[in-house]
Amino acid sequence: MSMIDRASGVFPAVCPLDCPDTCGLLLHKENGKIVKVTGNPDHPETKGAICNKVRHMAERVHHPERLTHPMKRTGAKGSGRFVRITWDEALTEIAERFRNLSAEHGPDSILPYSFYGNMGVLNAEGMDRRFFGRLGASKLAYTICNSAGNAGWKYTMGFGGGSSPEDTLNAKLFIVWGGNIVSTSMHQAVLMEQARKRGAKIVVIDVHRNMTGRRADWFIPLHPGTDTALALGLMHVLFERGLTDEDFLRRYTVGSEEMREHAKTYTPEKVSRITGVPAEDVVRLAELYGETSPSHIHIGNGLQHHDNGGMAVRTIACLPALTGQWARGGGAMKSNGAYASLNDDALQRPDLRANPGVRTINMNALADALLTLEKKVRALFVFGSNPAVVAPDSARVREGLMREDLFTVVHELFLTDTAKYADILLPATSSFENTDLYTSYWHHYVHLQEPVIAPAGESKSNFELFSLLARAMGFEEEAFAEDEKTVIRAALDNPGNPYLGGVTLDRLEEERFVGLDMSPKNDYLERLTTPSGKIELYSEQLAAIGLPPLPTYVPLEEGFDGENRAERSGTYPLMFISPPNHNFLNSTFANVEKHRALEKEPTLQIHPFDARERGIEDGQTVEAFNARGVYPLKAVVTDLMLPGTVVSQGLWWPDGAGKLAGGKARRPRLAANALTSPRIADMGGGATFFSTAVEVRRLESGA
Ligand SMILES: Nc1nc2c(c(=O)[nH]1)N[C@H]1C(S)=C(S)[C@@H](COP(=O)(O)OP(=O)(O)OC[C@H]3O[C@@H](n4cnc5c(=O)[nH]c(N)nc54)[C@H](O)[C@@H]3O)O[C@H]1N2
Ligand SMILES: Nc1nc2c(c(=O)[nH]1)N[C@H]1C(S)=C(S)[C@@H](COP(=O)(O)OP(=O)(O)OC[C@H]3O[C@@H](n4cnc5c(=O)[nH]c(N)nc54)[C@H](O)[C@@H]3O)O[C@H]1N2
Ligand code: SF4
Ligand SMILES: [Mo]
Repeated sequence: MSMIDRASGVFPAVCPLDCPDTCGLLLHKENGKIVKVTGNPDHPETKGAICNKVRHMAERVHHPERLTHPMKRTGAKGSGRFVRITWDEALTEIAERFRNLSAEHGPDSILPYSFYGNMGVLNAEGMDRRFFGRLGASKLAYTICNSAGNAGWKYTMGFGGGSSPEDTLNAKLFIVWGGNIVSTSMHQAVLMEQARKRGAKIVVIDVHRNMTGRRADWFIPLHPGTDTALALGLMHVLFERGLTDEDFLRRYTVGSEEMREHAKTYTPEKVSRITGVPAEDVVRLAELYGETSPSHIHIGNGLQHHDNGGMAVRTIACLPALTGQWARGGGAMKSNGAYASLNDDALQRPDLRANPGVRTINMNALADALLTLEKKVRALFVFGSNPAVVAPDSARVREGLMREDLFTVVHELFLTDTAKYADILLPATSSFENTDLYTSYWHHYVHLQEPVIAPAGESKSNFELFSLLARAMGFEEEAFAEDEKTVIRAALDNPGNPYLGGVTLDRLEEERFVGLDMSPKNDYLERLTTPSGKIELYSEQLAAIGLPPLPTYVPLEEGFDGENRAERSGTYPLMFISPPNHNFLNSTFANVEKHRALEKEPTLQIHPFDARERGIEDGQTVEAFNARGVYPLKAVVTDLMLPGTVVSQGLWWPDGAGKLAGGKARRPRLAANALTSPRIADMGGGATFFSTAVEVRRLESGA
């Protein structure tokens, strides 16, 4: 009997959320419902520990506000007023609209918009890719998360993987740079604490003393977007004091002589003026880094959500090469996704697309895509993402979603702010109702999920939805008739990736999670895939796209660093940083009472110096604002940042908890992304959420 048919029991599962840890779970089921979620103690990496968010996952999965049947909009866009329709009616209408649009305006007038609300590869990047490819829709560039940093890492290292979790245990110096692992990757934080017990020193470099910074032996605050300058200051000192590994540089890198020359200009004094880090601390950190082995640098996502984010990661990625850490058991990690890379061609079937040269739309530019493109986007299909809340410049995103001539389909579990703008709203299954394959972008295990509970109401998985829609469109290729297991088998068959060697569907069915074959990692330095096959301190590839070939500090476009503050601080003198909070996962959970109660309300952390200048006291209602929008918040006066930086954690749902409204459209209240920059980062088409300048004022009514 399959798990789904057994009314009660404890069943293996995997966490579907966009979190590096990809925990093994146990679902405790009674009378057909999940009553409890715990960690699977047999999982070699996550060992039975899970975060508070997912411990309460049952409440989300069985939430009374889950969408359970297809609906069609009856009220104004954004009003949340819908009437029930059947799946047949929904699929027929979507297919008809898509056919008409394709005939009249070309299929590239249709844009899929999705991200990793569910990390399962079949549902996040499988059948949807096949469907929209075959349709000929515009392509989406999936750039909202880590693409600037990943691109920066690859310019330096080639291969998109770094130190393994186990390696970090041995570090004697553990640097968390622009990440908040206590909240965002708890098992890496556990390994960091174990390393500390074995004698490691913990250094956190961040614009905000976040939960991880509060645990550091040494917390180093700096101005936003200045990490490249700090890393160059470290290089300056490492070269000057002979703390580099010359043999390693000769054997495994290109450009070390150019780099040595170039670093001379980044004196500790200059770097100090830019970053706000005292010059003596720049020297002290460089000495600590140059003299401690092994060392590990955990490169977070936060520091790359900037205009210069790709360069920041590229520059930091050069540090372990300067000190030869890769040959001494140390190193760095931005993402480990590449170790588990699947056969994407078999999974996504790009061969089904007749128009491979079709335009690509950067998901960070959604507002412009909806509002200003000459060749209009006329249909938007959203799934696995909540762009009205998570995309930058959200007031304009909503303006786009309001367009009467835009046909919007949203496939969701809940009535998110985005879902309220749908013309057709479709109910999605939760991951525990599906079959899917999960890899991790941190550890080295691959997981199989099979359905543990029945679909809520009439909900369908993304995988099923897009195969049904293909049929409704009359697409007859076999690719749309394949079942989940067939696709998983094809995706796992990737001869190009030696790490995936022993991972098969049969083993996954038997064992639920299977480790990658990590033996090829012994030749890590021989397997780098830069053009030179070496670590590229100097990058011809960057020169070719008009970027500095050597790591170079480029100030943010909006805002200021310490050096340029006076001339650039103008109307919006504060840098607004809006990173994840502890109890939500991006905007997921922000509608679940328990999670919301733990976070209480949106706050703005502001330095006493900046608060005093504005007559703001702790606990008052304030608003952060700039030319793009406003965000009302409660002020928390604290010195967790340097003056000039304000912090608001969490992607709250501005429209509230997402109940079916039945009301009339009202002006949407806005959240963090009402303020954020929609500019595109220097590399990888990345997002620049944190390169956002604002002013803050007290709200009289809230005083
Ligand atoms: N609890 C929880 N866990 C999550 C998520 C969540 O929403 N909640 N989201 C998941 C996702 S999708 C991701 S991508 C990861 C992200 O997790 P992390 O890699 O930890 O990255 P962030 O939390 O985005 O940002 C981390 C830090 O970057 C800092 N920062 C901002 N600008 C700068 C800068 O210029 N320099 C430096 N040095 N620091 C800066 C912020 O202050 C913040 O403390 O977490 C995943 N895990
Ligand atoms: N200001 C600011 N903005 C940010 C960030 C930040 O730090 N600051 N972080 C950015 C980052 S790193 C990321 S990754 C993005 C994340 O942005 P999103 O990927 O949009 O993440 P979520 O907000 O979690 O929304 C995911 C949605 O997918 C839905 N979902 C879950 N499973 C399924 C499924 O199987 N099928 C379908 N159809 N839907 C499903 C969930 O219900 C949820 O509403 O946000 C970015 N936005
Ligand atoms: S959100 Fe992250 S830490 Fe929490 S259970 Fe999922 S994978 Fe584990
Ligand atoms: Mo992300």
